[in-house]
Amino acid sequence: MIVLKVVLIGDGGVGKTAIRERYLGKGFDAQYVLTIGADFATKDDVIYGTPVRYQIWDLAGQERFDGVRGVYYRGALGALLVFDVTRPDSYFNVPKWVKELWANNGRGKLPIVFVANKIDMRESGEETISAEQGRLFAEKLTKMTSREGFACHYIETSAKTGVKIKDAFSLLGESIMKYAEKRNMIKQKTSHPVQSIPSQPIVKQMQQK
Ligand SMILES: Nc1nc2c(ncn2[C@@H]2O[C@H](COP(=O)(O)OP(=O)(O)OP(=O)(O)O)[C@@H](O)[C@H]2O)c(=O)[nH]1
Ligand SMILES: [Mg+2]
Repeated sequence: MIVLKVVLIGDGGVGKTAIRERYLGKGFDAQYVLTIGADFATKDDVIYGTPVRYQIWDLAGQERFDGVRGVYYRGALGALLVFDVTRPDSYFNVPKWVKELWANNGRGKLPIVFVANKIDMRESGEETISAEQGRLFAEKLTKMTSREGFACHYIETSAKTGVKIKDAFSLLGESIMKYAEKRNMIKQKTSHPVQSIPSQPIVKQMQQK
């Protein structure tokens, strides 16, 4: 089993906790209970034929937690960077989150999946950040990481309806496996499903260094 530490980041109230709970099969709660510091959960999945365990750190997005958030990034291998399509400020703030992630995890540039959440709200006719704007930023991120061997994908989700929540984690897992392969952190090829499973959690060992 390979352990992948991932962080959920983005402004307060964009839906990070709702995405995590939906991914864990806990349904959707319409009430906003802000995260204090960080919440933690694990979930197992299979990426490129390899069993992985996501260690999910769901970080508090409110500015009042800016001072404590840094410690949670250490050892992370990737992030879901979430914004709320109904709140332009949460979209324009994303560079702050990229900077914070890359500055604090201990390895520099990491895979990111850029997540446009609350797309169910588009149906209400409310003005929202467009898919084109979302893709534009993901392309910028991909250019910034072109030497690292992974792309930064863009995906549109709704924690309310559940649409594309699992896909967001799968995309991140795939990018992380490519990243880890390029850095020789894992032995298997990501281009083919692999049969053999490493006996030790190699990525976890790397994390603990
Ligand atoms: N309509 C709709 N509401 C959502 C969606 N995702 C989250 N919400 C609501 O948005 C509010 C904030 O969601 P949270 O998941 O708590 O936000 P957060 O990003 O974890 O916020 P912090 O913990 O403060 O950083 C809650 O009232 C959720 O029910 C969604 O996809 N659609
Ligand atoms: Mg939260």
